[in-house]
Amino acid sequence: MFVVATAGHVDHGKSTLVRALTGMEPDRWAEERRRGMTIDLGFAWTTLPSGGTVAFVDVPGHERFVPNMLAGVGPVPAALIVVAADEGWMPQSAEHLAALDALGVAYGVLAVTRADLADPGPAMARARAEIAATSLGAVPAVAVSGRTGAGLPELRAALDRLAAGLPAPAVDDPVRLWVDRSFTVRGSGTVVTGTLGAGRLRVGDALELAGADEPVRVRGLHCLGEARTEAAAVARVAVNLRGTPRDRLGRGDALLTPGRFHHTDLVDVRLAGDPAADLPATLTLHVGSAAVPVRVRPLGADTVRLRLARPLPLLVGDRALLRDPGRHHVSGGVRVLDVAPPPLARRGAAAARAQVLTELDGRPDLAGELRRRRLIRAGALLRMGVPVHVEPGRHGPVGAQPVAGDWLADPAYWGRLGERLTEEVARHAREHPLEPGMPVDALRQRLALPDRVLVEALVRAPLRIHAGRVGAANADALPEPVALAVRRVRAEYGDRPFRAPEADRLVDLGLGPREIGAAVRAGALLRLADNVVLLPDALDDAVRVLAGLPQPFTLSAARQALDTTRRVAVPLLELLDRRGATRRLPDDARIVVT
Ligand SMILES: Nc1nc2c(ncn2[C@@H]2O[C@H](COP(=O)(O)OP(=O)(O)OP(=O)(O)O)[C@@H](O)[C@H]2O)c(=O)[nH]1
Ligand SMILES: [Mg+2]
Repeated sequence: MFVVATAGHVDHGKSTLVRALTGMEPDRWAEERRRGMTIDLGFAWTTLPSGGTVAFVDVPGHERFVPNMLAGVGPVPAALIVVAADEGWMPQSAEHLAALDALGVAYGVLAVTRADLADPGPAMARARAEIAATSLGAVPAVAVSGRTGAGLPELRAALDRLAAGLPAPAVDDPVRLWVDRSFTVRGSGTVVTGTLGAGRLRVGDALELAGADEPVRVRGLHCLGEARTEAAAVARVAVNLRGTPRDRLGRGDALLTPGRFHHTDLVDVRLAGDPAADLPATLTLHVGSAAVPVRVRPLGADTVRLRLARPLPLLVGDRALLRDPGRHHVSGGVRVLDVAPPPLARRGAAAARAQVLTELDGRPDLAGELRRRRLIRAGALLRMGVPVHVEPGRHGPVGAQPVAGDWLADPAYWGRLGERLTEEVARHAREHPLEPGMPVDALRQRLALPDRVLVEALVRAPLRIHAGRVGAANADALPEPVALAVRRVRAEYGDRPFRAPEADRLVDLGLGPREIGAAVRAGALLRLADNVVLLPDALDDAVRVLAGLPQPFTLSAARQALDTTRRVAVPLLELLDRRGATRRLPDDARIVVT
């Protein structure tokens, strides 16, 4: 199937032509038929001589309904431009063409209709010249009459050729279905329709809907009035959603492949063509079937930042258009350069940003994104529309292979980070010689990294991670003076393991709080309380001794059995309680837990 949107001035015969081609009525509303005027989008389809199917999105021509027109053409990459032979080129002919141009529509056919009323020659010549100057370029042109049927076979053949020349749809891309209608079907619930431009939909699929907490489920699918279990792009689809209230969604919403789109309310864009210097500060952004008010902040000569009134699932490279609703005027097309741009807080940031944007053209560029963002998750890039092909589980140093988890890094930046990590660890070791390395989280903060797996990935020999710290591989070797002091303690107290050195003896040995901390972390001493330390094997020995006592035993009995003082016995028993080796009974006696 291929999908074509009509375009052209009010009353030039768009709906009549669609009706003549398809035998279907594109004007769905009674009011439209009463007024003889299209108000909202209409849908009709037919089989072409080749056997292929063409679906039309028929748009209104009246200037009041341009927003509806834009919702129809937004997701459709081909146009049937209709100009009446007897009226010729008119304001909405021009506005519709400007819209197609702004959106970058490159495929089209010109039909000069009402050719039974006037010589189609002049209208055709003018229209061809106007169209040739746009993204559509030279298009085939056919004179037709919706009334007499003259020219219809030629138009059908031209549509067939147009279809044959369209690029193959990206059926494996994620789905972003811009909703153009939503309604309720009795017994089925909510149904939305749209033009599926890429990807495929299946009954049972889960889809993401902006603002909804839970994915929505595809309960049923229709293409051109027929039930399907699957629909692949390009297609007009009607999607029946399970359990989604009708008022939850409408035109301008998008149904998405879950997790594949970044919703953004801030984008940097390039203005297409010759941008007007005096772009109004507020405009409406039209993209897909959505129309969202935006605030415009000029950056460079042809780049601006747009603040959207509500977030949209936009991708790098998306085409959109800006329109001034007050002046009924298409201000121009834009191409999305960045869907997650940096804030412009510092002085001079806007000028610097403008300079960066001169390098961007809306084509996804992995190396460039990494250079600018330095560090980003592959998934985040993918959601911005920058394809990343990572091999799961394979971690490489830099570039397209993640450095850790799904983090990608700019090679130069990653190299600098590695150097800075080494420097920070060395500095920490100088400033804290008794600590066995720098805590991973302190390093993470110091290097301003968002995830500790990145710190871990940066650690290289001779550094290593041990017990949550990064240090030299021999970092738990105690500094020599401390090691000497510990050896002395061992020599003096080895045969009376529950006698702790008195405070002044510790001072004599050179064991201040920091040295004791280092020895405790290294497992060379056991700290019971401030200035109360034992050799580390004392705990197991104590349990053995206490287990030999009649149970339960008192503090005093324990103190005597261990041959020690209350200064040691009290915190030692409390430590054993905490470790579950002993249990304190209500009368303060204890038992050894076996
Ligand atoms: N004689 C003649 N009249 C036509 C032809 N095509 C359309 N008309 C008449 O022109 C009027 C407008 O036709 P529509 O098809 O409604 O025009 P439209 O472009 O769809 O108008 P909007 O949707 O409101 O923009 C109707 O009265 C049609 O009968 C044609 O080829 N020949
Ligand atoms: Mg119409």
